[in-house]
Amino acid sequence: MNAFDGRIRRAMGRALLAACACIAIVVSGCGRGDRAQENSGETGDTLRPAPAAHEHAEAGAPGRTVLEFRSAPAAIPVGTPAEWTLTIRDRATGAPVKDFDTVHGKLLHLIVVSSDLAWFNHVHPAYKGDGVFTVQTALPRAGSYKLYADYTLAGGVHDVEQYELATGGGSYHQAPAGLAADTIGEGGWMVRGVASKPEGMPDEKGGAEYRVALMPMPMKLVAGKDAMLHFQIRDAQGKPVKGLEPYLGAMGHAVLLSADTRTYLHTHPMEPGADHGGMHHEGEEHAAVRNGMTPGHGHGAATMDEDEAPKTPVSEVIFHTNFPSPGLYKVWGQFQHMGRIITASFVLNVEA
Ligand SMILES: [Cu+2]
Repeated sequence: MNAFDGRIRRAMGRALLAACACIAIVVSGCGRGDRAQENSGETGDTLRPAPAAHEHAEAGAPGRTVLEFRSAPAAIPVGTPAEWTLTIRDRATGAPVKDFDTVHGKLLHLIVVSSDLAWFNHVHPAYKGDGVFTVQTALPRAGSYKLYADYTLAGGVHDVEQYELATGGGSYHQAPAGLAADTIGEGGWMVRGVASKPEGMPDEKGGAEYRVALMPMPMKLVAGKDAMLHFQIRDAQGKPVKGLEPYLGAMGHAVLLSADTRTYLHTHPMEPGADHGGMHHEGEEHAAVRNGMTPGHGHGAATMDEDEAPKTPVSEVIFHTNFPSPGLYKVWGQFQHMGRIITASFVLNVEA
């Protein structure tokens, strides 16, 4: 355990060194299940530097904008693409918001999950001007879904709006997530087998197989305490991949949702050697990225050194986050390798 404890300590130390660049984003919505096809409209967010401790929005604090959703056809078909139109409006005036900042290569990041959190997609609607974004996308089966539209208004005000919808003729209902926390296995890792997919096509078959490992640090996650989610991307044989690629300008993206779907956290890693000193990078928490020259587990101390050259192929990504309240959370880590997206999900228990 000494080596393990040491590596946690070193990793935590590094996170603290970088904490000046750390920004907490938590969005808690109070959308109620009986308001199908209607903007849940009660979301809030924070975008504040949090040098020592993260701050979080009060649940239900309204964002500056609202999301208006429609689809063509209006009744969203199951299993075939529909055109979704998302319009961002000023909450106070109703006027379309026209100017957005590009964050991680996009003006709008749209996360779509089934309300039981079993299905996940991350797409990037195209901006048509006048606050209107469109995307052709499909939902895999009849049921309830939740959307998280993640965008930053020109000038840096970040907002995440939640929206509930249903397919198959029903109305939105919150399906019980039925989550069970993953157990931590050998070396402190949780491991999940996944196949790579084209971006935005989570149901596509036939991608390359990977083993994605996640080590939460500390192992016992506690609400309100800083935590790190250390991902390692391995090939089908369990060896760390060489040359993880940047995806949307970061070495990985992690979305976390509370089991009740109301709390949304989105974190990005911080690039090694990047000088984020004092600068706020829109809507991101930070993490570290390390090279992949480690064995599958039982890492040598050398790979933990601060001065490890970042030029070596990356296979490990660390996200820094802070869970606002106890309970089960599902995390989806997304990475790019060989031009395709690797998405791996895990369920974490956060204690009071
Ligand atoms: Cu995105």
